[in-house]
Amino acid sequence: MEKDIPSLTFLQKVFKINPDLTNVLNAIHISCKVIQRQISKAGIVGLHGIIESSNGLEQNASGDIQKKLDVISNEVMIDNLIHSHSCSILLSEENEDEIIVPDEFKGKFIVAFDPLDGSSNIDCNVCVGTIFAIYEQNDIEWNNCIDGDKIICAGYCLYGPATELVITFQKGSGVMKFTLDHSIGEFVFTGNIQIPIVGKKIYSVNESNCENWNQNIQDYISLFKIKDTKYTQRYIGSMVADVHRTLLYGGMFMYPADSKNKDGKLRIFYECFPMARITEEAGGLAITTRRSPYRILDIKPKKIHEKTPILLGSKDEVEKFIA
Ligand code: FDP
Repeated sequence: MEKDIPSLTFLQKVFKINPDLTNVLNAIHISCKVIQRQISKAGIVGLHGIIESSNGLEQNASGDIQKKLDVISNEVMIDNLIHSHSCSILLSEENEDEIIVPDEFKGKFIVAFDPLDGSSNIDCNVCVGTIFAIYEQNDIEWNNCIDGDKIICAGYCLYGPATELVITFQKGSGVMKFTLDHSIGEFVFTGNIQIPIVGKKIYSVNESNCENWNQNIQDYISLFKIKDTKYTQRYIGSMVADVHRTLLYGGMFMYPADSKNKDGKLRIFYECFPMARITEEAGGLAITTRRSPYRILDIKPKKIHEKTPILLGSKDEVEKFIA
Protein backbone atom coordinates (compact mmCIF):
# COMPACT_ATOMS: atom_id res chain seq x y z
CA MET A 1 0.00 0.00 0.00
CA GLU A 2 1.40 3.41 -0.92
CA LYS A 3 1.63 5.95 1.89
CA ASP A 4 0.14 9.32 1.13
CA ILE A 5 2.09 11.39 3.67
CA PRO A 6 4.68 13.40 1.72
CA SER A 7 8.25 12.74 2.91
CA LEU A 8 10.86 15.46 3.22
CA THR A 9 13.07 15.71 0.16
CA PHE A 10 16.84 15.58 0.40
CA LEU A 11 17.39 19.31 0.03
CA GLN A 12 14.64 20.24 2.52
CA LYS A 13 16.24 18.01 5.13
CA VAL A 14 19.82 19.07 4.34
CA PHE A 15 18.93 22.75 4.48
CA LYS A 16 17.53 22.30 8.00
CA ILE A 17 20.71 20.59 9.21
CA ASN A 18 23.43 22.68 7.60
CA PRO A 19 22.26 25.48 5.25
CA ASP A 20 25.90 26.28 4.46
CA LEU A 21 26.24 22.97 2.65
CA THR A 22 23.10 23.27 0.56
CA ASN A 23 24.89 24.28 -2.65
CA VAL A 24 27.47 21.51 -2.44
CA LEU A 25 24.89 18.89 -1.61
CA ASN A 26 22.63 20.20 -4.32
CA ALA A 27 25.48 19.66 -6.79
CA ILE A 28 26.14 16.16 -5.44
CA HIS A 29 22.55 14.99 -5.43
CA ILE A 30 21.95 16.33 -8.95
CA SER A 31 25.11 14.53 -10.09
CA CYS A 32 23.82 11.31 -8.54
CA LYS A 33 20.55 11.63 -10.45
CA VAL A 34 22.45 12.20 -13.71
CA ILE A 35 24.82 9.28 -13.03
CA GLN A 36 21.83 7.05 -12.21
CA ARG A 37 20.25 7.95 -15.59
CA GLN A 38 23.50 7.24 -17.43
CA ILE A 39 23.87 3.86 -15.72
CA SER A 40 20.30 2.83 -16.41
CA LYS A 41 20.54 3.57 -20.14
CA ALA A 42 24.19 2.47 -20.55
CA GLY A 43 23.36 -0.82 -22.25
CA ILE A 44 21.02 0.89 -24.70
CA VAL A 45 23.20 3.80 -25.76
CA GLY A 46 26.53 1.97 -25.74
CA LEU A 47 28.05 3.31 -22.53
CA HIS A 48 29.27 -0.05 -21.26
CA GLY A 49 32.90 -1.00 -21.59
CA ILE A 50 36.31 0.50 -21.18
CA ILE A 51 38.02 3.51 -22.70
CA GLU A 52 40.50 2.64 -25.39
CA SER A 53 42.85 5.13 -26.96
CA SER A 54 45.70 4.87 -29.44
CA ASN A 55 47.96 4.14 -26.41
CA GLY A 56 45.87 1.14 -25.37
CA LEU A 57 43.63 0.95 -22.29
CA GLU A 58 43.18 4.16 -20.29
CA GLN A 59 44.02 3.95 -16.60
CA ASN A 60 43.10 6.31 -13.76
CA ALA A 61 45.41 7.75 -11.11
CA SER A 62 45.22 4.52 -9.07
CA GLY A 63 46.07 2.33 -12.05
CA ASP A 64 42.51 1.02 -12.54
CA ILE A 65 41.29 0.54 -16.12
CA GLN A 66 38.87 3.38 -16.83
CA LYS A 67 35.32 2.58 -17.93
CA LYS A 68 33.29 4.96 -20.07
CA LEU A 69 30.94 5.50 -17.16
CA ASP A 70 33.84 6.28 -14.78
CA VAL A 71 34.81 9.17 -17.01
CA ILE A 72 31.26 10.45 -17.53
CA SER A 73 30.47 10.27 -13.80
CA ASN A 74 33.68 12.11 -12.98
CA GLU A 75 32.91 14.90 -15.44
CA VAL A 76 29.38 15.26 -14.08
CA MET A 77 30.62 15.53 -10.48
CA ILE A 78 33.41 17.98 -11.28
CA ASP A 79 31.21 20.19 -13.43
CA ASN A 80 28.38 20.39 -10.90
CA LEU A 81 30.71 20.90 -7.93
CA ILE A 82 32.66 23.67 -9.63
CA HIS A 83 29.44 25.44 -10.64
CA SER A 84 28.06 25.20 -7.11
CA HIS A 85 30.34 28.19 -6.35
CA SER A 86 31.01 26.54 -2.99
CA CYS A 87 34.15 24.47 -3.45
CA SER A 88 37.83 25.31 -3.38
CA ILE A 89 39.49 21.94 -4.02
CA LEU A 90 38.19 18.69 -5.49
CA LEU A 91 39.92 15.33 -5.02
CA SER A 92 38.69 12.65 -7.36
CA GLU A 93 39.63 9.02 -7.69
CA GLU A 94 39.90 9.60 -11.42
CA ASN A 95 42.33 12.54 -11.32
CA GLU A 96 45.99 12.22 -10.49
CA ASP A 97 46.21 15.60 -8.72
CA GLU A 98 43.86 17.84 -6.80
CA ILE A 99 41.56 20.03 -8.91
CA ILE A 100 41.82 23.67 -7.95
CA VAL A 101 38.53 25.45 -8.53
CA PRO A 102 38.99 28.62 -10.64
CA ASP A 103 38.72 31.86 -8.65
CA GLU A 104 35.44 32.96 -10.20
CA PHE A 105 33.74 29.79 -8.88
CA LYS A 106 35.65 29.46 -5.60
CA GLY A 107 33.97 28.64 -2.30
CA LYS A 108 35.23 27.21 0.99
CA PHE A 109 34.64 23.46 0.81
CA ILE A 110 36.93 20.60 -0.15
CA VAL A 111 35.16 17.58 -1.62
CA ALA A 112 36.85 14.19 -1.99
CA PHE A 113 34.92 11.70 -4.08
CA ASP A 114 34.90 8.46 -5.99
CA PRO A 115 32.45 9.19 -8.80
CA LEU A 116 31.72 5.54 -9.62
CA ASP A 117 32.92 2.99 -7.14
CA GLY A 118 32.76 -0.70 -8.00
CA SER A 119 32.74 0.06 -11.69
CA SER A 120 34.11 -3.38 -12.61
CA ASN A 121 30.53 -4.51 -11.84
CA ILE A 122 28.89 -2.08 -14.19
CA ASP A 123 28.66 -4.08 -17.39
CA CYS A 124 26.80 -6.92 -15.67
CA ASN A 125 24.24 -4.60 -14.07
CA VAL A 126 25.37 -5.10 -10.47
CA CYS A 127 25.16 -2.30 -7.85
CA VAL A 128 27.71 0.50 -7.99
CA GLY A 129 27.92 3.82 -6.15
CA THR A 130 29.30 7.32 -5.67
CA ILE A 131 31.14 8.10 -2.42
CA PHE A 132 32.02 11.54 -1.01
CA ALA A 133 33.39 13.40 2.01
CA ILE A 134 33.25 17.16 2.57
CA TYR A 135 35.69 19.29 4.56
CA GLU A 136 35.89 23.01 5.19
CA GLN A 137 39.01 24.80 3.95
CA ASN A 138 40.19 26.87 6.89
CA ASP A 139 43.91 26.77 6.14
CA ILE A 140 45.76 27.77 2.98
CA GLU A 141 47.24 24.28 2.70
CA TRP A 142 44.30 22.08 1.73
CA ASN A 143 45.91 18.92 3.11
CA ASN A 144 45.98 20.43 6.60
CA CYS A 145 42.17 20.56 6.45
CA ILE A 146 41.72 16.92 5.57
CA ASP A 147 41.54 14.72 8.58
CA GLY A 148 39.09 11.93 9.35
CA ASP A 149 37.69 13.79 12.34
CA LYS A 150 37.28 17.03 10.38
CA ILE A 151 34.74 15.56 7.95
CA ILE A 152 31.66 17.78 8.09
CA CYS A 153 29.56 15.61 5.85
CA ALA A 154 30.03 12.14 4.35
CA GLY A 155 27.80 10.07 2.15
CA TYR A 156 27.30 7.71 -0.70
CA CYS A 157 24.74 7.02 -3.37
CA LEU A 158 23.95 3.41 -4.18
CA TYR A 159 22.71 2.68 -7.70
CA GLY A 160 20.84 -0.56 -7.21
CA PRO A 161 17.27 -1.81 -7.60
CA ALA A 162 16.50 1.50 -5.89
CA THR A 163 18.82 4.53 -5.90
CA GLU A 164 19.58 5.46 -2.31
CA LEU A 165 21.55 8.37 -0.90
CA VAL A 166 22.99 7.85 2.59
CA ILE A 167 24.45 10.80 4.45
CA THR A 168 25.77 11.94 7.79
CA PHE A 169 26.80 15.37 9.13
CA GLN A 170 28.54 16.33 12.37
CA LYS A 171 28.96 13.76 15.17
CA GLY A 172 25.62 12.86 16.70
CA SER A 173 23.61 13.82 13.62
CA GLY A 174 22.81 10.20 12.77
CA VAL A 175 22.86 8.51 9.39
CA MET A 176 19.96 9.34 7.08
CA LYS A 177 18.73 7.45 4.05
CA PHE A 178 16.95 8.97 1.06
CA THR A 179 15.45 7.03 -1.82
CA LEU A 180 15.04 8.38 -5.33
CA ASP A 181 11.31 8.59 -6.06
CA HIS A 182 11.16 8.52 -9.86
CA SER A 183 7.57 9.76 -9.88
CA ILE A 184 8.68 13.16 -8.57
CA GLY A 185 12.37 13.02 -9.52
CA GLU A 186 13.48 13.65 -5.92
CA PHE A 187 15.29 11.80 -3.18
CA VAL A 188 12.84 11.45 -0.28
CA PHE A 189 13.71 10.69 3.32
CA THR A 190 13.17 6.99 4.05
CA GLY A 191 14.63 6.64 7.53
CA ASN A 192 17.69 6.63 9.76
CA ILE A 193 20.29 3.88 9.72
CA GLN A 194 21.67 2.27 12.85
CA ILE A 195 23.65 -0.97 12.57
CA PRO A 196 21.53 -3.65 14.28
CA ILE A 197 22.94 -4.77 17.65
CA VAL A 198 21.96 -8.34 16.92
CA GLY A 199 22.62 -8.40 13.21
CA LYS A 200 22.72 -11.09 10.60
CA LYS A 201 25.81 -13.23 10.77
CA ILE A 202 27.52 -12.08 7.60
CA TYR A 203 31.20 -11.83 6.75
CA SER A 204 32.23 -10.05 3.58
CA VAL A 205 35.69 -10.31 2.07
CA ASN A 206 37.27 -11.37 -1.22
CA GLU A 207 38.42 -14.76 -0.04
CA SER A 208 40.23 -15.55 -3.28
CA ASN A 209 43.11 -13.54 -1.77
CA CYS A 210 43.34 -15.73 1.35
CA GLU A 211 46.60 -17.45 0.40
CA ASN A 212 48.25 -14.03 0.37
CA TRP A 213 46.87 -12.80 3.71
CA ASN A 214 48.87 -12.52 6.91
CA GLN A 215 48.19 -15.15 9.53
CA ASN A 216 46.13 -12.73 11.72
CA ILE A 217 43.66 -12.15 8.88
CA GLN A 218 43.44 -15.86 8.12
CA ASP A 219 42.80 -16.61 11.82
CA TYR A 220 40.09 -13.94 11.99
CA ILE A 221 38.25 -15.18 8.90
CA SER A 222 38.47 -18.77 10.11
CA LEU A 223 36.31 -17.71 13.12
CA PHE A 224 33.38 -17.26 10.73
CA LYS A 225 33.78 -20.72 9.31
CA ILE A 226 33.70 -22.77 12.50
CA LYS A 227 31.05 -25.47 12.25
CA ASP A 228 27.62 -24.45 13.58
CA THR A 229 28.39 -20.74 14.03
CA LYS A 230 25.84 -20.03 11.29
CA TYR A 231 27.79 -17.33 9.45
CA THR A 232 27.23 -16.83 5.80
CA GLN A 233 29.44 -15.03 3.30
CA ARG A 234 28.24 -12.19 1.06
CA TYR A 235 30.68 -10.34 -1.20
CA ILE A 236 29.44 -8.16 -4.04
CA GLY A 237 32.78 -6.53 -4.87
CA SER A 238 31.31 -3.02 -4.88
CA MET A 239 32.33 -1.27 -1.69
CA VAL A 240 29.18 0.86 -1.59
CA ALA A 241 26.89 -2.16 -1.86
CA ASP A 242 28.87 -4.27 0.61
CA VAL A 243 29.00 -1.45 3.16
CA HIS A 244 25.31 -0.61 2.66
CA ARG A 245 24.33 -4.20 3.42
CA THR A 246 26.62 -4.21 6.46
CA LEU A 247 24.98 -1.03 7.82
CA LEU A 248 21.47 -2.39 7.32
CA TYR A 249 21.92 -6.05 8.24
CA GLY A 250 25.01 -5.99 10.47
CA GLY A 251 28.09 -8.18 10.09
CA MET A 252 31.46 -7.08 8.79
CA PHE A 253 33.13 -6.01 5.55
CA MET A 254 36.87 -6.00 5.05
CA TYR A 255 39.53 -5.43 2.44
CA PRO A 256 42.77 -6.45 4.16
CA ALA A 257 46.35 -6.14 3.03
CA ASP A 258 47.91 -9.11 1.32
CA SER A 259 51.39 -10.00 0.12
CA LYS A 260 50.68 -8.34 -3.25
CA ASN A 261 48.73 -5.31 -2.00
CA LYS A 262 50.60 -4.20 1.10
CA ASP A 263 48.08 -1.44 1.84
CA GLY A 264 44.98 -3.28 0.67
CA LYS A 265 43.04 -1.83 -2.23
CA LEU A 266 40.70 0.84 -0.92
CA ARG A 267 41.64 4.52 -0.98
CA ILE A 268 41.58 6.57 2.23
CA PHE A 269 40.28 9.99 1.18
CA TYR A 270 37.29 9.02 -0.90
CA GLU A 271 36.50 5.43 0.11
CA CYS A 272 37.69 4.58 3.63
CA PHE A 273 37.23 7.96 5.38
CA PRO A 274 33.62 8.54 4.29
CA MET A 275 32.60 4.93 4.92
CA ALA A 276 34.35 4.89 8.31
CA ARG A 277 32.62 8.11 9.34
CA ILE A 278 29.21 6.73 8.32
CA THR A 279 29.85 3.39 10.01
CA GLU A 280 30.89 5.01 13.30
CA GLU A 281 27.88 7.33 13.17
CA ALA A 282 25.63 4.30 12.63
CA GLY A 283 27.04 2.73 15.81
CA GLY A 284 29.71 0.51 14.29
CA LEU A 285 33.51 0.48 14.14
CA ALA A 286 35.98 1.02 11.29
CA ILE A 287 39.64 0.09 11.80
CA THR A 288 42.77 -0.69 9.87
CA THR A 289 43.79 -4.34 9.97
CA ARG A 290 47.45 -3.72 10.60
CA ARG A 291 49.19 -5.60 13.42
CA SER A 292 48.10 -2.96 15.91
CA PRO A 293 44.67 -1.95 14.63
CA TYR A 294 43.47 1.59 15.08
CA ARG A 295 40.61 3.80 13.86
CA ILE A 296 40.51 4.53 10.15
CA LEU A 297 39.61 8.13 10.98
CA ASP A 298 42.88 8.51 12.93
CA ILE A 299 45.01 7.82 9.85
CA LYS A 300 46.95 10.86 8.62
CA PRO A 301 47.22 10.30 4.87
CA LYS A 302 49.88 12.16 2.95
CA LYS A 303 48.97 11.37 -0.64
CA ILE A 304 45.66 11.76 -2.45
CA HIS A 305 45.39 8.16 -3.59
CA GLU A 306 46.88 6.52 -0.48
CA LYS A 307 45.30 3.19 0.49
CA THR A 308 44.69 1.37 3.74
CA PRO A 309 43.58 -2.09 4.76
CA ILE A 310 40.11 -1.73 6.28
CA LEU A 311 37.67 -3.66 8.46
CA LEU A 312 34.30 -2.16 9.33
CA GLY A 313 30.90 -3.19 10.59
CA SER A 314 29.08 -4.24 13.76
CA LYS A 315 31.04 -3.55 16.93
CA ASP A 316 31.09 -7.16 18.09
CA GLU A 317 32.42 -8.46 14.76
CA VAL A 318 35.18 -5.84 14.55
CA GLU A 319 36.08 -6.30 18.22
CA LYS A 320 36.74 -9.98 17.52
CA PHE A 321 39.61 -8.84 15.30
CA ILE A 322 40.94 -6.38 17.85
CA ALA A 323 40.85 -9.12 20.47
P1 FDP B 1 36.21 -1.66 -8.42
O1 FDP B 1 37.61 -2.14 -8.56
O2 FDP B 1 35.22 -2.47 -9.21
O3 FDP B 1 36.03 -0.17 -8.65
O4 FDP B 1 37.77 0.35 -4.99
C1 FDP B 1 37.31 -0.31 -5.98
C2 FDP B 1 36.51 -1.59 -5.76
O5 FDP B 1 35.78 -1.90 -6.88
C3 FDP B 1 35.56 -1.56 -4.55
O6 FDP B 1 34.34 -0.96 -4.82
C4 FDP B 1 35.42 -3.01 -4.19
O7 FDP B 1 35.06 -3.19 -2.84
C5 FDP B 1 36.78 -3.56 -4.51
O8 FDP B 1 37.37 -2.68 -5.46
C6 FDP B 1 36.70 -4.94 -5.09
O9 FDP B 1 37.98 -5.44 -5.27
P2 FDP B 1 38.26 -6.98 -5.62
O10 FDP B 1 37.76 -7.19 -7.01
O11 FDP B 1 39.74 -7.12 -5.52
O12 FDP B 1 37.54 -7.83 -4.64
